[in-house]
Amino acid sequence: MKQNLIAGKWVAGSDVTENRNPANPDELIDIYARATQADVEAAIAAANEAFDRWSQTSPQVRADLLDAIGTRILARKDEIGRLLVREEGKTLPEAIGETVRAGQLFKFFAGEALRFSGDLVASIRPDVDVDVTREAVGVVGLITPWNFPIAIPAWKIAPALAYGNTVVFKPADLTPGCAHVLTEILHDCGCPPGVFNMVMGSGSLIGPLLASSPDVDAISFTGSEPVGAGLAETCGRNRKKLQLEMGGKNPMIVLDDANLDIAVDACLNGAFFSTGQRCTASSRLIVQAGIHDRFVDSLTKRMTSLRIGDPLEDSTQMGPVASLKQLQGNLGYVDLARQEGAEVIGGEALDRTGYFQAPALFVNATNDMRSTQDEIFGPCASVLKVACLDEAISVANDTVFGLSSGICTTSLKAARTFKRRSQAGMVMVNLPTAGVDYHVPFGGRKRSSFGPREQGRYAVEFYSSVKTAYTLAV
Ligand code: UN1
Repeated sequence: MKQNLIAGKWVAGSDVTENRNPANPDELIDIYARATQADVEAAIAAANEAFDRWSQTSPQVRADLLDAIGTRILARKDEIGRLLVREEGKTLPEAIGETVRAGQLFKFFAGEALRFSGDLVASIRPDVDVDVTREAVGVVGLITPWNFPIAIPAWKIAPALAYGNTVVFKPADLTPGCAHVLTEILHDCGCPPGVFNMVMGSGSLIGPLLASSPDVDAISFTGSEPVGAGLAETCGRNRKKLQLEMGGKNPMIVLDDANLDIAVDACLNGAFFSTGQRCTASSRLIVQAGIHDRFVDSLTKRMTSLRIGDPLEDSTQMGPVASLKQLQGNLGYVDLARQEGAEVIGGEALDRTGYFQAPALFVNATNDMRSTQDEIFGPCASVLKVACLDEAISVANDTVFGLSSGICTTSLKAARTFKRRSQAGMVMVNLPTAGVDYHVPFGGRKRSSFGPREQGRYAVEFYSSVKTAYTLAV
């Protein structure tokens, strides 16, 4: 059994989670300890105890630790990638790519630990200096989803530690495997006891404990909108710093002047790669009338010839849905889209072992359909026909979400207009809405996100607190 890490010790919980392969649910990957309330409280106490010392270490110590962690992740990318495939179901190249991204994130924040800096400002009073510095926030609770089981933990843990915070990490219940390997790597690289703690198990138990504890100073969460909304209420009541990354229903506009091959590639990747299980997935394809039919024909051909199967096999282009519950939810949306009057292409469950589903297009969809507005989090995309760029932009922005958006066009003017008018945190031109770089800010607007951005040097906003000090030289 794989155990939780609390105060530098491996600890068994009261119960276990079985981690199974979504491509073959008979295959048990391993069993993982489920933390109790007492375990979570012990982890929080350990993180508090470790904080003073860790926040005052030389940045070189933190940089060296993060760099060593990054090196080990990269050295084990194939093995971790295979585990990621077996627990989450994305294809092997996607999983290895994600693992590499995790390694790069640790290396990026190793450098950021050394660049943690402030400003020296002249006061308006004579002989007074004002220095503005940043300090660690304290104990941070990190709650991560199942769809990127190593990259998302990495992009929260690395900046948290780089700037001197201590961590209680709660990985997704569905995918504890990569989180556990990552925890072993941190431990083996010499992360001091209590600086990093990991508690696996029930989100509905551990999330509220972290959010309501007076000894946790900040929470960073990536996951669903309803869970994020609940955390916001608890953290608000407790005046706790909060960062949320939640859903998306990301629009991708295809204009008449687009390069058809580039547009189809971007939409195929954005909508269906990683089985559509990305909050950045391109799930509303907004297509101008003149190119609409050619685009739908070409995307349908590419989509229906995607090789779906065992994600460990080289030839596979799309793996299973991550869980039975997620598959049932997706199939419910395929039925709903049909009832709402869309023409459904594909989307059926495949008659084979594992949670496999054919990718789906909901053609002739309209923006008022629930299947067009709700985040499905599966391989399903709505196609909406529009007359012009203005209409495309207003349809694109007509959503409660605002994470990522895209446009395929050869017109610089149209791209520029869209970049300025899109109500999203990330805008892509001739690229899929998903698949982002690791060293630049990540995040959205409206109901997609709350609080400061993640990743890149912008991550410092969330993981540090500003101090303004006044000194009169006497
Ligand atoms: C990506 O598109 O490369 O949960 C990353 C998600 C996002 C990460 C997407 N937080 O899908």
